[in-house]
Amino acid sequence: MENPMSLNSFRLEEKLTAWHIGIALGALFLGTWFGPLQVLEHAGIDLYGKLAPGIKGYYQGLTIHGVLNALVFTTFFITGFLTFATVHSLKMKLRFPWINILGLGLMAAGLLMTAAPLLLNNATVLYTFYPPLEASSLFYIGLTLVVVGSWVEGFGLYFTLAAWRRAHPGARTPFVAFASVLTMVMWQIASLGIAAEVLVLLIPWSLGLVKGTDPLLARTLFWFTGHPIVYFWLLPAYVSWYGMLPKQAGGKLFSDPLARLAFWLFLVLSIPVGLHHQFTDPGISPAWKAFQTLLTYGVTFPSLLTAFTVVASLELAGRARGGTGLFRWIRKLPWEDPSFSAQALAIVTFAFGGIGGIINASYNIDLLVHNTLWIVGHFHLTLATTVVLSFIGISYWLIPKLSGKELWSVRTAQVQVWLWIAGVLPFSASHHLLGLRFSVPRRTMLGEAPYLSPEWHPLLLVAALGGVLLFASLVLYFVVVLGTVFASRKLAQPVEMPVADSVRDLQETPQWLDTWKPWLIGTIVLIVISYGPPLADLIRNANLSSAGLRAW
Ligand code: HEM
Ligand SMILES: [Cu+2]
Repeated sequence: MENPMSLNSFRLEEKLTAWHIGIALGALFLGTWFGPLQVLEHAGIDLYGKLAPGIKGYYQGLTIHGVLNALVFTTFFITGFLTFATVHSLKMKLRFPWINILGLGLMAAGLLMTAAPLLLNNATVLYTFYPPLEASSLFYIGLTLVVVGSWVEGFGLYFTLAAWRRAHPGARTPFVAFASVLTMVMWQIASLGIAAEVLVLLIPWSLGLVKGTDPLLARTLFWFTGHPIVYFWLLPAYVSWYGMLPKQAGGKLFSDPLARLAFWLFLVLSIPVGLHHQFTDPGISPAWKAFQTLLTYGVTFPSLLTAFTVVASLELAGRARGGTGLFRWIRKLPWEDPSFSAQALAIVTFAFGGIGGIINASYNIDLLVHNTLWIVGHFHLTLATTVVLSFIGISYWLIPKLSGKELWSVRTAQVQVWLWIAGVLPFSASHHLLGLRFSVPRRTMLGEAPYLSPEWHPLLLVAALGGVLLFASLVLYFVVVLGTVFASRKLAQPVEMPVADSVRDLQETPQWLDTWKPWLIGTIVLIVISYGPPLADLIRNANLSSAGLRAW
């Protein structure tokens, strides 16, 4: 049996979480600098000359932007947050803390190995590192260590959950711990693709052990992970929206069974859909692309479940606070709390991001927007706003909790949240339009492009304005974070992780929604069906003949 322990006995776990969050925010800060440089370059103001010789150009900057923001910030923040959430939800310390310390060590070592070639312009291959673009082998080895470290941390959480289940036979796992561990399981299965790509193809190739590589096979393995990685980013935000935000708003989780069902469906459906990123790749049968497109539409079902359940939970909160009417309860929600408003606005933003996602996933319509600035508009709504703003909202209670300090300025934090929205709206709308109406390509130093058209200019200016506002919001965020950690009063009242009760008793949640085996089997079976034949075909016809290329 575990001891009923006081909540402040999670010293070690909190220290571990603080290290994760610290590294994550450092990466976000360094990576985001390039955002405004990119939009300004597109609008005709090229500041890259000022960065030389440190940063050699646009594509090195864009690689750093993608790697630090999309890979490093996310992975470190998520592993730290899920560790914190799991132990606090179970009210149980890590079963084997050394496993999680080892995992963090591996991730940090990997980050350093990745950073060196990135900064030396020896890994300017963008964050998708598609061959035949070739980076220094250190880059691939470092990224592998980051992924392996996150797996190791996942195992630390499984041992902890298993110990809890042994000590509580027949009891339902608390939702936050359940959903956190499920996110890790999904990630471990999903990242097998990138692991295979890097270990079997890219590392031997970049070390010179094999002469060439097979770009199509590599891309397919990459996207095996590349689609579900977006769910690795999103699900931790969902953990908070379902399991914490209703409490912050003064309400309850509308339905624990629906929330769990949504998470199980995300586990089953996130992975066997990656071919929807390869509609234009030759050499893969259109039948498999179409099949995975159908499964992609399947993911809209748990997404709509989420929209319904989360909004219903918030409505319960609004009404509990005296709100009435069809929509007037919305005004009663605690908008003055920046942790709430950041996440609530992230949810609203996701409605637009989700609609765009369905468009991107549609086999024929995607051809119109593929590789254009539309896509950039899309993922700054989804990743850079829904996910990042949710994590910012979480950090507005988590950083006070970890540092023992009051949030430095609630007012500044409020302004920060709304400024982010004020920036992302023009940024994203203009990028969507530039892609849709003019097919302006992404991943392009547009200021230098001979085909740059004067027609694009007004929208590029709007994009630049939005980008600068976004960056100003991020600077305010760091002012609040640093102010909280270094210049704020000690907390007058302790902060606890918000945990929403569910409307009904937890034990009423059916057992099948807290049972792993059938869902894991379903996940594997669907992956084998949807990826087995096309991958087998690519492997049978593998052609390791592409030599490495260094473009920049
Ligand atoms: C100040 C805020 C930001 C601005 C102005 C900005 C701007 C941009 C622009 C213009 C591009 C497209 C460049 C091109 O295709 O040539 C881009 C790419 C990208 N951004 Fe941002 N960004 C910002 C923040 C973020 C954040 C917070 C994240 C994620 C956490 C993010 C993730 C990405 C990713 C993954 C790419 C794709 C890189 C690639 O194509 O290789 N950005 N960003
Ligand atoms: Cu996808």
